[in-house]
Amino acid sequence: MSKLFRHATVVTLSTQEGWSIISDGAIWVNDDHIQWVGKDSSIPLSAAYDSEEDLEGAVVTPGLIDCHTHLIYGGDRTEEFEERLKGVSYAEIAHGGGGILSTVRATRASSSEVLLESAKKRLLSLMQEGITTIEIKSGYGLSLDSEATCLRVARQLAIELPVSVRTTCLAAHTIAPEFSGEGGGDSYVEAVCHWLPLLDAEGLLDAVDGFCEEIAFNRQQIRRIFSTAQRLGIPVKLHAEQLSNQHGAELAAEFGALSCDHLEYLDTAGIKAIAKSGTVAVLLPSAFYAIREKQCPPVSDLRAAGVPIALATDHNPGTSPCLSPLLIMNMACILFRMTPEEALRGMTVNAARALGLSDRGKIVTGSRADLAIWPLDHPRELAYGIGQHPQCRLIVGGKEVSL
Ligand code: DI6
Ligand code: FE
Repeated sequence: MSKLFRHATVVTLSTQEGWSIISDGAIWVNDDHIQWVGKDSSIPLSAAYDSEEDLEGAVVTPGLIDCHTHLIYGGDRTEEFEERLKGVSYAEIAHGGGGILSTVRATRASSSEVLLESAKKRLLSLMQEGITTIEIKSGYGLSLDSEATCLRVARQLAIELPVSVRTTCLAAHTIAPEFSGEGGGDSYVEAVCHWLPLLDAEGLLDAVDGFCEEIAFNRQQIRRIFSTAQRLGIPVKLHAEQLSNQHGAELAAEFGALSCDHLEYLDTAGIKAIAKSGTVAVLLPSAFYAIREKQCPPVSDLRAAGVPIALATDHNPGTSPCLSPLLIMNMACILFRMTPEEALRGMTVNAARALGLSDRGKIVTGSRADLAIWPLDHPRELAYGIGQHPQCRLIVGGKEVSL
């Protein structure tokens, strides 16, 4: 397709700060990329396109990017939801064999067809709110076979739906049931280190992640996983300082991690470390909300240190059954005191960086033509509304998709 979109409010995010809006702007999409963007009054005379459309002032943003999800799983956790409302804590449920492990049981009992269909429905909901690129983690299989199944389902989603998928192995999510008992954590980590080259050989890994927490894995264990990933040339990310400060961020920085995620308990040393390594801070406001966390991530210190901040749904059945990127942007503003502009950057350009992608997240010449067209007057409305579901149109890789 070669098409010219005219008379749009183009939110380019092309500069370090500010919305960088081109009012009465035009975008020339050629095949899968943006050939030219600028004022409607200065469309190049040489521009050659098959069709044009007047957007009548509609807001055009880069397609949204959800850079942290656990989209593939079996079952649900509604019983646990009720337990937690009665006052049982997330950690207590985990210690009692529930939580992540209950989803592992349900995932292992599901066929890949069932996993695919349920994940597809969730992904469609996300796309209806502007998502054009998504990261999907494994981590509810916890055996070589079951982790591979989940990652293959993630790859299949990109074949069946017009969306880009990046896959992350989170086998180090919790200790697999087969390894429970004394020393089981170390033996499980050793097993995961054997699985990674096999998963990689099948082309299933864009990144490797781990959960560094008292109820999950310690720093030495994460170090072993990261060293294996590093030998394979796979970038790493980390669930760090979500429930307590384990100084996972410093470890992740040492490995040049793409991102550290959650970060409620991140301290000054951690901020300094990730600022130096260029690691993105991925904040997950709906997990914060759903577990009624009281401690906010250190947003103003991250900002002052120049750490890029991304946002994501963290969609998972336990702590974040959220399928609304726009609600995430609103929560980031209300709960974390981010600005609407920071919220949009968090789900576009900074989210791209958290995935190691430099070809998207902004509307500039040469970037991938992933665009969301919104029936709004100003992009700040994206973070303002609560459950308003503006009907967006999506252009993915230069093609309009119907949802
Ligand atoms: N942190 C989270 O919030 C999710 N995983 C993680 O490491 C929760 C996953 C779950 O409870 O199923
Ligand atoms: Fe997560």
